[in-house]
Amino acid sequence: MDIIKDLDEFLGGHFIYTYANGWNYEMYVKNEDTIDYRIHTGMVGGRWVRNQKVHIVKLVDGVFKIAWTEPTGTDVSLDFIPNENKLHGIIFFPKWVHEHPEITVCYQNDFIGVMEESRLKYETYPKYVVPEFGKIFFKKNEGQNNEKVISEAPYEGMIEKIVSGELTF
Ligand code: FER
Repeated sequence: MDIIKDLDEFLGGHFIYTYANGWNYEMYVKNEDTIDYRIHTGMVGGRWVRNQKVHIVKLVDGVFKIAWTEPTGTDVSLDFIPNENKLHGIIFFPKWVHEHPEITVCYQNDFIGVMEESRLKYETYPKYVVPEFGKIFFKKNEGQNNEKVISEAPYEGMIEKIVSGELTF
């Protein structure tokens, strides 16, 4: 991936990164208002989601914000600085996701009803806030609206296959 300045160069971006707390996340910026992602390790490792609607803006040259609210009630705000292989994320988890993370560990698209029932049934407050810097260790532009990038559940060894080029999209 070359140096990125504008939003059109950021869209289609595929990033894998490690937060300072050790959690591994994978983000595909599908188009100007949509992401697909996989969570490989951490509190909700194994969770994956396609076609999440988000807000994406360029803040200044080479710096981009992606923010959204999940069907679980979890809110996320990420600032990507891809040219420096860096991001900062804040995740605002409802109390229930922190207490029952396993409910959200699934291919969420098939369980939207379960997420909506759970967010009503369990407690929201106080929220569990996770603010972390992350290091991007894989980045590639896969083109926009590429349905192959995030098309299967995360598994042990998948990141290594993507990084080595054994798994391409
Ligand atoms: C990220 C941080 C949080 C991310 C996704 C989430 C793909 C989603 C969290 C959740 O819904 O549990 O960097 O990128």
